[in-house]
Amino acid sequence: MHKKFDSEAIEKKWQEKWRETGIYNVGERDSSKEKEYVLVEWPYPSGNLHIGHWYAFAVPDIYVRFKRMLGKQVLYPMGFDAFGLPAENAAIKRNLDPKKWTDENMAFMRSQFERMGNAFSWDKTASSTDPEYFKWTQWMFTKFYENDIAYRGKGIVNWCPSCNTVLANEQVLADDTCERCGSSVEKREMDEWKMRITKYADRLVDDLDALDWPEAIKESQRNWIGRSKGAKISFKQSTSDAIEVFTTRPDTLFGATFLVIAPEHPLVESNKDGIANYADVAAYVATAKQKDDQDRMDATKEKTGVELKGIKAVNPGNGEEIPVFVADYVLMGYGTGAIMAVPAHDERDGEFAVKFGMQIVEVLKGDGHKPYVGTGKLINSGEFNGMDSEEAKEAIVKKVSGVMTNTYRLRDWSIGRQRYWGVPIPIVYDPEGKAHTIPEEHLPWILPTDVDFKPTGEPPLKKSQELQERVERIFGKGWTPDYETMDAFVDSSWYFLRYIDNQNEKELSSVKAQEEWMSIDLYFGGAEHTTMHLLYSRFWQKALLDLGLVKDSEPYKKRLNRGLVLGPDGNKMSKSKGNVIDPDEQVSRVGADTVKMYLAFMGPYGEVANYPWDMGGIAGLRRFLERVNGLTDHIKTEEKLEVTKLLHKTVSKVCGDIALYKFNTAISAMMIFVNLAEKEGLKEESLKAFIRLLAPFAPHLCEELWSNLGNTTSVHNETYPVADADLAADTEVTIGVQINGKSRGAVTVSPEASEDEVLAAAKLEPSVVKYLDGVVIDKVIYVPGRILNLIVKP
Ligand code: ANZ
Repeated sequence: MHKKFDSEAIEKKWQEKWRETGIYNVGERDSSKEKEYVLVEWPYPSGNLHIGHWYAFAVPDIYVRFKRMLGKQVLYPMGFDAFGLPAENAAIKRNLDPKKWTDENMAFMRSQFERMGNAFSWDKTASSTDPEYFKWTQWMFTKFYENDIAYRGKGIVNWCPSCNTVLANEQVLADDTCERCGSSVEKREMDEWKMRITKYADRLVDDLDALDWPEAIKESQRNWIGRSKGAKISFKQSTSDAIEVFTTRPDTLFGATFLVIAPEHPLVESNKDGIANYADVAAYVATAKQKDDQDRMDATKEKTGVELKGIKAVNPGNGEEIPVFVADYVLMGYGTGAIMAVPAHDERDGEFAVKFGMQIVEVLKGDGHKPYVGTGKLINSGEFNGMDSEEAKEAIVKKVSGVMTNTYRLRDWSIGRQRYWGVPIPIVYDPEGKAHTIPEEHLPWILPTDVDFKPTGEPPLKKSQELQERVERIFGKGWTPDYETMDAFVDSSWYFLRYIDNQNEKELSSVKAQEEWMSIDLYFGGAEHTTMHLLYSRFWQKALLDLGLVKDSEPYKKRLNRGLVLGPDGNKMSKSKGNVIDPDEQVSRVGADTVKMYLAFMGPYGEVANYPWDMGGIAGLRRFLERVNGLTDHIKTEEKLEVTKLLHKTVSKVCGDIALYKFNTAISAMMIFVNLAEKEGLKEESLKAFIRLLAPFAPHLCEELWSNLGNTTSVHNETYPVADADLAADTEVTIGVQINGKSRGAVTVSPEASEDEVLAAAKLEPSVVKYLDGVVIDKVIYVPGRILNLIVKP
């Protein structure tokens, strides 16, 4: 029976002690040490930590503590992304003050974080709802506005007709319904606040190359930005201005037998009088505008469209007159919102041409597949016949005075929200309706509290008398405020800059603090942020760089996306499935160290895999820590060489594994060591080394054991053990022996053994020998240190 392991008492005792001494506060930058800035995405204060939070924050803490013990000055900050819709919903539903609700949640979650026992640098915390924080969010917005990075322009928004409000994309469910009330979401064209992220598209793509990020994450960002090389070509048109198309295949110009414009294309309105069938066109446009882009691009849907009767365009390649259609498979937000249709070489154009009886002209020979989308020698292309299609691209663009250009899938980032619980847009309008930024002396521009949250279609801020009075008092009679607030992704685009200088009253983050701490050495986070937060914040950093406010062009040197913890039934945890594991309940049952180690043991971290929760597994980790707790009973004055050697091997393995985020195999190695130490006993000195080795994984228990061994200082301020290379080296290796490719046994030899020595050992191995009877060894294949394969014949 082991010594009692009272994890609850141990954890409570050390958490209090750590709080009192502030041991994990990072303090001033200590230039005698190397810095390491480890970041994890800050949570939304929903009011309760779930197991996903534990997986996100407790497992990286192993890495953080390991680096601390290697002598680095590690910054591991935590804060709250505290603006957002749930607080406003709680306010509507329960008649609460969103601020009070949020503040209470943050306080409670801080206490839950304390029970996790992480080495957080709480002296560097920040919260997006703190006026001292959002003052700077607003200040940057005003700078962006003055530099034409932030602007107000027309955009298509999601509108819930029953809640009477604009919804964020994240609030629209996959079937285009409102997450709050289930009604069908409509598209509406409205003025909205946006960030000119598209201006940064090239830099956002090109700068990815130098980042030490998993290739899959970089590739997702590249695809999201969707840079496409092509050309813009103008087609003269009978009634008014030319139609400019974007094409990636200008080489196929001679095969363009009609044009297609998007339903939202301005030509529809500007040519109202020239379009003979305007009523039909207008009806088509109205239905098309209600479909979302996903639907419109769906290749399996039958093509629809209407010809613009009375309008003809001219193909600038061959001078032929061609018809113009409006069709919803062409999107307004991409390229120029107009295409030249080449039915012989483009799938969608081909389908459309067949349905509407359009001419199909081949300009490339092809391989028999229709449409042929490859390259080759041009035909039916006048003076370009016989030319290679790649070469023809530029030649044709030149002949028709087009321009080679890039186009992008990325759109400008919509940041304005007609809701309450967010950062107010720091803009006021003069009596003529002209926008002005709110000067710095009036920032933070705080949220008014005299508002009714019930959604009516008007932004809640519009109902505040206080806000209107404030504006008139400061700016004059007839001035009005902007009524929108910023999306929470704005708040999280720069939080890492505030952490490092969170007390600064004069700047958002000083250059000195940035020189000391930036850039971020390692950023752990969720895969869902790949093309949102990670892209927005990279853009934000570049925009700040252009204004001279930061020193790096990229914030994150290294990024890792983690996987998901599933319920015991293998499904995503959800209240409706009844498969939610409550971390507080688990901590009360087995202790924080066990929960943390169990999560780390599930599989390699930093790979996007899913792991189901296993009650048996967590019990196994608890038993392991109970045995560690009992190791003091196995202390001896002398220990076997075998124990010393395994200790050094374990140290070497654990260090290597942590550096690769394979906390799971590091734990297995420590389990093997504990088995031997229990059986054979170990010296106090070895136990001390083992406690230091385990400390990042089980910080509370190791602190207790360290103190029980008579130490008066914290184990977390000790150095990490270092393996003696000689002691850690393998003295024996096991080599598999195969005969004609079949596994027949194994031999144990020294790692330096030669082929002859291994062969000699194999000939003495009984399980092998019986297969060598009466045969001749024809060939010996030896893979050093691993396999010996003997090819034999009768
Ligand atoms: C003529 C052509 C001939 C095209 C051909 C393709 C093949 P990516 O690669 O995705 O950038 N396109 C251009 N703008 C569009 C829009 N707003 N909505 C829908 N489709 C649009 O695709 C570029 C190609 O998609 C362009 O090249 C254009 O069709 C179409 F044999 O032009 B192509």
